[in-house]
Amino acid sequence: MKQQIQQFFKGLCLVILVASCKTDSKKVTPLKTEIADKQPNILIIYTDDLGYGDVGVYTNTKSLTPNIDKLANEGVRFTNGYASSATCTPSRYALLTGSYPWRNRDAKILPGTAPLVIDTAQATLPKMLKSKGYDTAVIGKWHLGLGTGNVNWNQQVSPGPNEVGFDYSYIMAATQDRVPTVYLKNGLVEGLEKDDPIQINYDTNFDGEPTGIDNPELMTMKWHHGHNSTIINGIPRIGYMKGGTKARWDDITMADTFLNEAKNYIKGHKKQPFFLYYAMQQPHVPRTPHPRFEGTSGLGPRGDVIVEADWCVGELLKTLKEEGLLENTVVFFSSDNGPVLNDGYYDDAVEKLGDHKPWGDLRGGKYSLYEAGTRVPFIMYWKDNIQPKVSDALVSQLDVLSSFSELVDGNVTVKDSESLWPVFTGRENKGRDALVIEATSRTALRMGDWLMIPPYKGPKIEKQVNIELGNSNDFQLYNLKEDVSQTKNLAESNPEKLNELIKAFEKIRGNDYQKVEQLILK
Ligand code: NG6
Ligand code: CA
Repeated sequence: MKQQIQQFFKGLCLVILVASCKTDSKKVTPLKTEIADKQPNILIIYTDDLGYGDVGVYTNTKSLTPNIDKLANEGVRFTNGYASSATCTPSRYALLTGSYPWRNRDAKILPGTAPLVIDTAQATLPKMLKSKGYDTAVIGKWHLGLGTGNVNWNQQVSPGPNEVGFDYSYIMAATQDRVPTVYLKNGLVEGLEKDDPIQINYDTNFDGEPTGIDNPELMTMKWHHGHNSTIINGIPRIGYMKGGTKARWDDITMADTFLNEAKNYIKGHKKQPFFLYYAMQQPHVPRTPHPRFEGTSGLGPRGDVIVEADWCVGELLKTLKEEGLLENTVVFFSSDNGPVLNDGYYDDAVEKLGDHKPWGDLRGGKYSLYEAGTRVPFIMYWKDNIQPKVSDALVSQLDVLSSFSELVDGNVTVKDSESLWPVFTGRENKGRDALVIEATSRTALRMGDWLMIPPYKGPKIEKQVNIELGNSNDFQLYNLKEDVSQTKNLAESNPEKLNELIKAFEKIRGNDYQKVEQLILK
């Protein structure tokens, strides 16, 4: 009996020793799956133009998003989580490469014909995960350029996602409002017929092809600004397109198409760990809810596609559960930039808004250096591993690469990407000290509770979209803890703090930040 008791205590000591070693090396309590040494699947759900206040748990208006709310309520919901930028391409660039987009002059809103903006030699999230044995896929919106210039859409289009680390890609090249309006599967246009080749031009139309300017009678959705080139499915787009008639996507089934692709990918990759980057098109314009969702929000098409997107999230989570993968999949949910109502089409987004506040209590919106431009819904969910929490740590999508690398021992070091896995999982509260945010090439600094916006020339409000951009002849300084809505500019009353932030900003950014070529609504 004595011997048995001794044995028991010996065993117990060993368990405690092993556990404390693991804890010591990470300085935080290990998660269940980390102890088991498994490599969890990683699912990134990335929405397009979904605002901070569009997700129920981030606002106090009626929720449109029960499924996303569930992720947030059962995971870590960040209240200070940022996209790198207030527009799409730079944010996606930062998410996948961990590098500030303002270091790359080409990482701006791209036309559908733009070359790939990620260098194929650059570190990327999918490459890092691939090196650890993951199968990797992107399904949905790409908008990071394709090819090296003068893309021939009738051949294999390369380099693209498959050359920067994705084993599988099923994408739209740019945005739903830009040509080419076709899906590309591993670099090939799906459904393309040899005798109907695709031609794309962003400057001049092809003879006799209908456009939003010349043929308003063919439009089922009207353009408000921009968006007056080739009409496809009754919707005038940005850019001209000819041919590829059978290959053109159907807008109202786009959500189902991407969702089914994502579901099938998950079902087909149960043996090897996978990384799925599911880049949804909603609620970017043109907002084309499937008829199942029409009228469901009471807010017009913008609200309806948010309900649709939320349903897709629920379906995908259901698939993980049905396939027995839910406990072994980390889910990160976010958005590429803040909200906009009228982004170029008449679709009742303004008229039917009611008391819904896409920006929550934040100032500005898409394209803006004010908070609503870059502060976005930011949720980390991992069933049975992450404990529910609301975290106010400062985190950025830039940090996703290094933090997931920390999880899988991926050995990636990218200067701008901070390794915050314990923060992402709610076990630590101390996030970044500082973060440079970007909006149409202009940059500003968040440090601690403070935000400093340098003076920028240009309009205060972009009239077409009715959003305050953050431009001013003077420095702006806000205490976001006390004044999240940025109503009091403290630059004059607190020169010490202002100087501290200017110094810190120039140290990261350099001092040529005002020589920017802005790309607002071009
Ligand atoms: C702008 C478009 C806007 C949207 C945006 C890109 C006009 C007038 N406006 O240039 O509609 O497409 O680009 O949005 O063309 S993003 O979310 O992909 O960055
Ligand atoms: Ca976007």
